[in-house]
Amino acid sequence: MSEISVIIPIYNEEGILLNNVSRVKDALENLGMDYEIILAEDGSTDESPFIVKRLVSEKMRIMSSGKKLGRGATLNRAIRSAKGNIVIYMDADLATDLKHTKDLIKEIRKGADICTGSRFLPGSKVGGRKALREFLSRGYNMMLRTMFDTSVKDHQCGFKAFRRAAVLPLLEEMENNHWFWDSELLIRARLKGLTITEIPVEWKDRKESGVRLRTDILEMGAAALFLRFRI
Ligand SMILES: Nc1nc2c(ncn2[C@@H]2O[C@H](COP(=O)(O)OP(=O)(O)OP(=O)(O)O)[C@@H](O)[C@H]2O)c(=O)[nH]1
Ligand SMILES: [Mg+2]
Repeated sequence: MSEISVIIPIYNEEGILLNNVSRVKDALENLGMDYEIILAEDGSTDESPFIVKRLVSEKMRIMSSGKKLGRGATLNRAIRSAKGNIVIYMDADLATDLKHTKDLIKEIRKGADICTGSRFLPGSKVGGRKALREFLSRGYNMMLRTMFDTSVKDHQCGFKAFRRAAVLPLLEEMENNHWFWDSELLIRARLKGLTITEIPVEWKDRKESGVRLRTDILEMGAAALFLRFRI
């Protein structure tokens, strides 16, 4: 039984995979804990599926599917199959500085059920983010706090830790398979009275951001409204 499972969701990341996965491995080795890494790749149309196959090792395994599942659905699946009591997920672009991995673990050990990296706390450092995206993201988070009383500053940071036993029951209820999954999980966790904490992080966006701002924000706004009337 590993202590920690680290999930990296992967879709068309051939350019950064080898380098970033080995950085994650080194960071976990330095933590000196018993860990496993789960490379959750699905639907990629580039070399990613072949690269992850080459990365399999004693502490690294893959969960892949030829069909694109969406980040949310792939995290649902990977958390269920994780061996660690503490499960961490981090985006493959390592936008959040890896040095915060130990802070996430500390929060769960201190009693949190979910701890998320946050770009909107005093002490957070954000680089390379376009002003419009920053503005829309702040607005989106304020909207969720108002609609669902989550008091979470940053719902969507791709750097989170979970007490696996605490979030497993929530996974049964989850409806969104893609970007909104993070917000939905925090909203449902709040409703169930789980303990959610946030840590300020250093976050740097990748140069060629693939975010389709308008569609993604509209999609997530609609998902929030839809959820509001369902729970
Ligand atoms: N398995 C899987 N991973 C996905 C899917 N879509 C995105 N991802 C991964 O989810 C993570 C976040 O995606 P990003 O493209 O970084 O999204 P973002 O941070 O909002 O946008 P960027 O500004 O482009 O970084 C990355 O590790 C992607 O490879 C998917 O359908 N399946
Ligand atoms: Mg990213």
